[in-house]
Amino acid sequence: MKSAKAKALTFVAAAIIAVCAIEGCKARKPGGATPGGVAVEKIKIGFIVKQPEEPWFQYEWQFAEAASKDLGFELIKIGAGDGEKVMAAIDNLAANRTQGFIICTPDVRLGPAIAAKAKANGLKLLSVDDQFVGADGKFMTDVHYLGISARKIGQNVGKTLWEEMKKRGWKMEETAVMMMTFDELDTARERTEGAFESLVEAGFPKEKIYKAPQKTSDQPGAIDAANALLTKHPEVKRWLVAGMNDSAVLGAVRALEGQGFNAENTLAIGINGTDCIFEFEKEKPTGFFGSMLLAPKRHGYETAEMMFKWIKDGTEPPKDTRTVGMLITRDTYKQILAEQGLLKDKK
Ligand code: FCA
Repeated sequence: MKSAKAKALTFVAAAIIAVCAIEGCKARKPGGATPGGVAVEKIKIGFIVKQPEEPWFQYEWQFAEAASKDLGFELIKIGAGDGEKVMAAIDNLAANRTQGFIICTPDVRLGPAIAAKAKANGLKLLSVDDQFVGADGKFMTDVHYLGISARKIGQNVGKTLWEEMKKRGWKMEETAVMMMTFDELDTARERTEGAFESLVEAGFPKEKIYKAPQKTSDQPGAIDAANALLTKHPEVKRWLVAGMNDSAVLGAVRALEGQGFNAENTLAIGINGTDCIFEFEKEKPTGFFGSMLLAPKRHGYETAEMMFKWIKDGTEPPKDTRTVGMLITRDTYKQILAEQGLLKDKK
C-alpha cells in the first residue's frame, strides 16, 4: 500500500500532467491538429446583433451559421439591444474562450468601449452594418468593417420613386415626399440624404420633401414619426415614401393606411428587401411598392468567413468592404430572392 505521502505525490504529478495538457492546447493555434492527430480547441466566433427581431439580422445569423457548418467553427449568436447587454455579451464570449466576434452595435458611439473590451480580452473584432464612431465623432476606420454603399443605395431609391411617379402620371402639385429619417445613425442618414439628392436632382421640389424623424429605428418608431408628419400635411393627396430600411418605410405605409391612403396614392420603397416579403405576399398590393434588396449573405457568411480565416491563418480582412442593393417589387421578388438563396421555403 502507498503511504499518504506517496499518494499525495502521485496526485500532484497527475495534476501537473493534466494542466500541461490543457496549457499545451492553449498555446497551439486554434482549429488545427497536433502532429499526432489529437484534435485541438475548435474555433469559436461570436455574432452580436442590435435587433434580433428584424428579419435582416435573422438572415445574417442564418448565413453565418451556414459558414460555421461549411468551415467547421462554432457560432455563438447574441442579441444585444443596449450598451450594457453588449458589454455583458463580450464578457460572455471571452469566458467561453471565443477568439473573435462580429457585431452590429445598438449604438455606434459604443465603438471605443467595444474596441477596448475586445482588445483587453484578446478578441478579434469585425463590425458589420453600422460603423463605429469615435469620441471625436469620426468613423473608427481602424476597426474592420463591412457595410452597405448607403448613399448610392439611397440615391437609387430616390431615382426609382421619381421614375415610378412619372409612370403613374401623378401631378407634382398633389404629391409630397415623406422622408423617414434616423439621423443619429450615419448609415441611415446617408441613405435618406441619397434619396433626397436624387429626387431633387430629378426635379422634385425640395420644399415638398418632408422629414419624419424617428425616435427609434423600428416600425413603431416609424409609425409615430409618420403620424406626427401626417397631421401637419392634410393637403397632400399622394405620398412618396423613403427611409433607412423596410421597417421605417413599412411603418409609414401603416400610418398612411390609418389615414385612408392605399396603393393608389402611396408609393413607398424600402431598403433591406428581407423585412418586406410578407408585404409582397399579401393578396392585394399595398403602398409598399418595392425595396432595395441588400446582400445578407455577404453580411453574414462573408463576415464569418473573414473572421474564421483571420483567427485560423492570420489573414487580416479588408478594413472596409461595401455591398450593393437591387430593386425588388411584388412582381420580381420571388425570382430575385430565389436567385439570391433567400427564399426561406426554398432552402
Ligand atoms: C442597419 C439597419 C438594418 C440594415 C443594415 C444593413 O443596421 O438597421 O436594418 O439595413 O443597416
